Order: sequence, then C-alpha cells, then structure tokens
Amino acid sequence: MKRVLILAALALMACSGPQKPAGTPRALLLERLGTFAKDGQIAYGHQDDLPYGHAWRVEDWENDALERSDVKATTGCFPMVMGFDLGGIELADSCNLDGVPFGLIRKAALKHIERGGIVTFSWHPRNPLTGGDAWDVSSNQVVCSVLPGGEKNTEFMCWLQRAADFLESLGDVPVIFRPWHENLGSWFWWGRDLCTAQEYQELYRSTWLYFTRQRGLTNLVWCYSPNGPVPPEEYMSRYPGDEFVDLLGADIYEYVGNASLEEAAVHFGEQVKLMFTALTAICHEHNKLICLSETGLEGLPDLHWWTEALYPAIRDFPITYVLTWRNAHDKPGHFYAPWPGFEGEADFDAFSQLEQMVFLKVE
Ligand code: BMA
Repeated sequence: MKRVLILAALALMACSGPQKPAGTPRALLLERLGTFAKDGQIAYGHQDDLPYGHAWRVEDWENDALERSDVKATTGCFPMVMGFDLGGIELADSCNLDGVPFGLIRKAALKHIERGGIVTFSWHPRNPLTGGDAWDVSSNQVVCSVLPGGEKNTEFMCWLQRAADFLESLGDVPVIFRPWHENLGSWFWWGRDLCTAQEYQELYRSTWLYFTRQRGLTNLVWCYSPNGPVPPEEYMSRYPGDEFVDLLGADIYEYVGNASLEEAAVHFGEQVKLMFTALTAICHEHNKLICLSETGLEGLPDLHWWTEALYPAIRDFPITYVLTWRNAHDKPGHFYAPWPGFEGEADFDAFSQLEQMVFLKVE
C-alpha cells in the first residue's frame, strides 16, 4: 500500500498528462490512463487476446461470444488492455497479417471496450514500394516514395484511407493508435536507416493530419513508440512533436540468447529502468503519459518472469500500461502469456493479484 501511495505522489508530480478537450471520448480515455499513472497503478495488456490463444482460435466469429482468453483462463480476469494489428487493411484484405478477420478484430475490440477495457491498435502495413511486407528493408526510398511528390503518394493515401475507414467504423469509442512503431531500429521500412528523421516525422505527421484533420477522427489517442532502450536524445530525435502525440511508449523485450535466465532478467530490468527513467523525465517536460507498449519473453522459459523480472522492472515508474505480445495459435513456442496447463501459470496469477497491477474483472 505504501509503495502505491508513494508512487501515486511521484506520478502526480511527474506526469499530469496531455492537454485534452474535456468530455470527448478521447479525453475520457486520456483521463483514465492518467488516473492509472496518478494512482501508481499499471494496467496489464495482451496482444490479440480474444481472437485466439495458445493452440486455439475463434472459428465462427460472428456467433462467438468472445469469452475465451488465455489470460482469463489463467488469472480469472481479462487483460485491461488489448492490442490488435491492422496489417493488411491497407490492401483491403479480409484478414490481417496473422490471419485474423477484420470483422473479428472489430467485434473483439468493441466487446472489450463494452466490458470496460482499453484497446490499442498497431499497424504492420506492407511495403508500398516493393510489394514486400513491413519487414522488407531492401530499399531506403520507401518513406520518401509515399510522401507528397513521391511516386507512391497517391496509393499510400488510399492505404491511409482504408486504415482510417476501419478506425471510423468502430464508432464513437476511443482507442489508442500506435503507428510507425519501433522506428529507431532498422527492421521495418520506416526504420532508422531507411529514412531521414525529417522523412519519418513527415510520415507520422501526415498520418496524423489525414486521420485527424481530413477525416475528423477525434477518438484516437496517439502513441509514439520506438524500440528501446535508447538514450533520451535518440528517443526524441525522430519525435513527431507534442501536437501529434499523447502517449510516449517504448517496445522492450527480454532475450535470453546465450545468457542464463537470471542474467537475462537482470539485463532486461536494467534496460527497462534506463528507458523509463528517461521517459519519466520526458513525460514531465512534455506533459505526456507513458507506457511499455510491447514487451515479453517469448515462450516464458523463466517461470518467475512476471514477479521477478517484469514487475521489479516497471513498478517504480508511472507507466500507464504494459502490453505483452501475442499467443500464436499455430506456432507452439510463440507465446508471451501463460495458458492453462503451462507450468509458469502460478507466477502470472500472482502477478495479476499484485495491488499495483490492473486487470479487467468481469462478473
Ligand atoms: C511479430 C510476430 C509475428 C507477427 C507480427 C505482427 O512480433 O508475432 O508472427 O506477424 O508480430 O503481429
């Protein structure tokens, strides 16, 4: 309790959150996120929690109540935040890049919000210049080609239109939108070595301008989320500007490689603390909120990862939410949250019961 109170006081001093027009759905979501920070609480999130989990998927989505969730099956609660990905919407595909029908994504997002949860969208669009996927980094001309005057600009505006159509189809509910993420690495076509800082900023700002000004989408909370950890100057080096961002995120995963599990956990803790010490200062200066927008340890070989690696890494920062990545239904080792029968279940359950962590209880 004491820790929560101290954190609440620190958070109040540190981050009061972005300026927002009162009363709009967007303002309400920002206020809700700001309350987590002020109260020293951290919401837990999971990518693609309702459409599928470890070794199962929703088949007949139109008639499915969407009650199944690996997180709920192991803790009794849904994650408070759910992430979904729009990759594929740009070409009007019926399913996203992981095979989830967009109809199911819409239904799951709305169901989760109706239950009291929070939704965030990422986007792994294909490469508009080469026709490859988001990870096709064979050309450093892609960002430049989609900007005004570029050969792919018209086509790209149509991609933005399709993504905006989807978000608009959700109606008047607020969601977090997190485009052009992990841009300080060079594994996506909008990454650091693939465009100049100015081109990246133009890409982000033109997305914001189209969605907000041209389409009038006022239900979006905008999240800027580079990969971390990076020093504060580097974090800000491609920052689009205060007007275009509400939430400052960072994607930081734990990797074991040749290290021991203990060493990997220590290293992960150091990386998270480094990044969030910087982000706590930056969010104060820029009046923003912060989140650990993606994290996880693939396959959870560390059976105490939640309480001994993740929680100690995040607990001292005014982080609004932390989201672990997806539990693939078709790749047995590609999961980031426990599922029933997985031997590390108990530690996740203990994590879900920590006073500071917020999960979604549904009667
Ligand atoms: C990655 C992996 C991929 C997936 C992509 C987008 O981290 O999970 O399998 O296609 O995210 O969801």
